[in-house]
Amino acid sequence: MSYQHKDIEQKWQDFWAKNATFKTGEDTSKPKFYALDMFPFPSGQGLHVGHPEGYTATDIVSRMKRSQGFNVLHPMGFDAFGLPTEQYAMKTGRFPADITKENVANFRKQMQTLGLSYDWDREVNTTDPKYYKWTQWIFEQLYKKGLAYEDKIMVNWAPDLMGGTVVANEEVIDGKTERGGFPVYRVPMRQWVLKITAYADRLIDDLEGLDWPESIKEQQRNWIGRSIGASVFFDVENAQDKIEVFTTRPDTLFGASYVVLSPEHALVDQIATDDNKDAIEAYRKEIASKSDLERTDLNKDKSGIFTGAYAINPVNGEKLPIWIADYVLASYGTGAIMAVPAHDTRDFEFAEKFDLTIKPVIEGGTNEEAYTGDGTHINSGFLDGMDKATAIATMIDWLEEHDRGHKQVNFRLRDWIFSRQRYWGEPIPVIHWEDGESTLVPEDQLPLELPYMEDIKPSGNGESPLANATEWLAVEDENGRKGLRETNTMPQWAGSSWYFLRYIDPTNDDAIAAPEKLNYWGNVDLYIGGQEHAVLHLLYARFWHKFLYDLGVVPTSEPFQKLVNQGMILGENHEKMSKSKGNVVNPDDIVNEYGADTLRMYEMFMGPLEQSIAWSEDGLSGSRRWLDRVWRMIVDEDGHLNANITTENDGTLTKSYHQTVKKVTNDFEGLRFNTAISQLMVFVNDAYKAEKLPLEYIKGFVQLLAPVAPHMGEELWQILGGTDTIAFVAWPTYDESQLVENEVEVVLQVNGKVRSKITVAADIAGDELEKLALADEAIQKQVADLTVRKVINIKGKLINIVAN
Ligand code: ANZ
Repeated sequence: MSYQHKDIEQKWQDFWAKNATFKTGEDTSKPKFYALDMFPFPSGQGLHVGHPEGYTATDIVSRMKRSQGFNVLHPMGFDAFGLPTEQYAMKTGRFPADITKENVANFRKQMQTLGLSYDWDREVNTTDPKYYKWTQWIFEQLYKKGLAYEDKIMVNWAPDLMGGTVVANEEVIDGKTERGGFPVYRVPMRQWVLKITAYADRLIDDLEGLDWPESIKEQQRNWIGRSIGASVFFDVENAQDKIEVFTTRPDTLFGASYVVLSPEHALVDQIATDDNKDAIEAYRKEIASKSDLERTDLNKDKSGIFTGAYAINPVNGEKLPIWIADYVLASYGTGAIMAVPAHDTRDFEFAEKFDLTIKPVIEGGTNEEAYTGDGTHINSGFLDGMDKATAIATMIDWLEEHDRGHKQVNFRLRDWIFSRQRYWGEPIPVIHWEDGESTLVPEDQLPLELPYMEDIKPSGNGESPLANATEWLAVEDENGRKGLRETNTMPQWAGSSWYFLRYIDPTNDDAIAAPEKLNYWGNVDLYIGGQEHAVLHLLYARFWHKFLYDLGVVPTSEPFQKLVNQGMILGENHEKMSKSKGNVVNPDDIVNEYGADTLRMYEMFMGPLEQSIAWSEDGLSGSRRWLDRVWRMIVDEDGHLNANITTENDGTLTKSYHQTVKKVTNDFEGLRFNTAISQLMVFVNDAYKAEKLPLEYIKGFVQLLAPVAPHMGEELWQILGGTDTIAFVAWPTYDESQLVENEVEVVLQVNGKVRSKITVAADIAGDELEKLALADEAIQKQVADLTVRKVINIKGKLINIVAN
């Protein structure tokens, strides 16, 4: 009987569901292992072939760990709030919750056909009020600790994105929205903001102990952008005001030749002389629409205006002209800089253009460009002769002593803009009262549910659709005080910032999860997902986790101990799969035609997990042919065990088997699935050459195969005599002594020339080997007329006979 994937896969999926095979409890007698996938957004398109890649990887590890005696938490859920569903709802006039329900059902069904060993009883859905009750609860704790606040701030307003919405800094790429590429404008708006900056230092420092790809850590460090320098205070001539600048190079203070304020700086109007005011106003208008990125672009032509006022260099009393220029951002540091054109590239270009003084204070530069390297300080009074590090420290001491400045750490990270003018998100549980007070919705009234609305279109003036939910909106307290609910909702990232905790205790109504369960499961041992989450999700989740740790809710200060990014599966033409290119492969079709086991095996075999690789139909059918070959190795025409599988063991396969167990085990552990599968192939080739197949080796082989091809694994296990699932059968072990080479080939030389080779036992004694070498026929011929002077024995490799 040939390999019938459809029957087999259906049979075992039913078995696992009926027997709740993968239901997980808190078995404290076993060590725990928490394997997590990045849960998907349930779009209308269903699963993409990229999804099963990461899911299969964690599934293989989960299955191996179960057999190794671990209690494995391997859950799945849905990150279901968000724009695409809202967009689709608006287009079709349907309700987002209904659409979500359908999409989730479809995703779940697709995942079940892939044979992923999830504990479905732990499924979470971020749009379920029982779930978002806790998202709102976390928001309330942040609010109580002063880490959630309202502010009128400059936001990224994307008017063309679905009738207008605000997006986070993290969601803006090159001045456009990450989703859809719509233009983004900076406008002031009332927003909810989370104080992620309070955690900036810890978010950088704690990366150290994590087993994450260095590139992701580096992206987070850059995003947070810690920069250590100094604040320096400049007096303004004929004025009371002081200008505070932030600089990473206080050592260059003697080389400052002008000061620049950002055009939006509060002091500009006060200090600018009357004859410059019109020009300044015009300049401000001109740059209003530019993004920060454009303004600070190194390649951009510099622009600016002189204010007419002068600052005094605190270290030498020099008079420095004060300019405004768009390359100085209002939102970074203090919005003001001291310009040192000899040692800063932007300042250099600006000084060249406006003919300002360029004064070198470090040796080593030319007149052609700014010298930004290290070197001996010159023209710098008490810093002369020092290198950069010493000069920085010395200048900071001087500034602090003379009350002219101090050491200062700055971060590029801004607080997290946390409100969206959308319907399909978690309501922010705040009430604004008529007397101006704002209060939280009391915890015992959570969840604050989204009201059902016929029409969820935004008004276009920046207000959320919830502003039209009149009945829901109006509240009155016991004293008759009237209030309105907050109408903004949370951003898509809220629900995914803590979902991994909810899997631990998904139905708990009294807490995020019971403390003893949180203690038992600890942090995630293995987290696999796409690279696109390098900063957004992974930074937000770390922030919330640290906050919950500080509250004493979770026992670990970091959520994800080990992180791996799977590569992308590209189209056959090596381009990204997309509808418009018509190169999207639907996993359902593959499962149908080839089987889930083939899909899993193919995606694991196509290359290293982290690499992006093009889809190949040939590779896919190759994987299927190999599974057919495995089947035929074990099962005969009648569906019984092949006759050459016996309880005898003649030793032929011993080495190959032990090597296979070792390599596959280590490779699964190290997530090197492609090389693990190669080794399984080597074993099958060896097995086809052997006359008899020892039952114990075939059983072990099936166990090694089962994590990759679990349906076939179960079926073969049954044919081999197993009476229950293979899922918990103890993982095969190997014997290191069976792996050593027991024979070696030794090269025989006479006077350094190779004359022969002999094969001997690896542990042969030295004098024994020399005897054999001298007895060799070819050697005998060579030394017949000579006298042997010396025998050099390089153990296990070479014998050189010196004779003359
Ligand atoms: C003087 C100086 C001399 C600087 C020199 C650099 C080199 P990071 O590392 O990014 O923190 N800067 C400060 N605030 C700014 C703002 N709001 N907009 C644009 N530029 C700003 O860079 C800090 C440096 O960027 C600061 O150090 C300042 O220029 C500039 F040889 O001060 B420096």
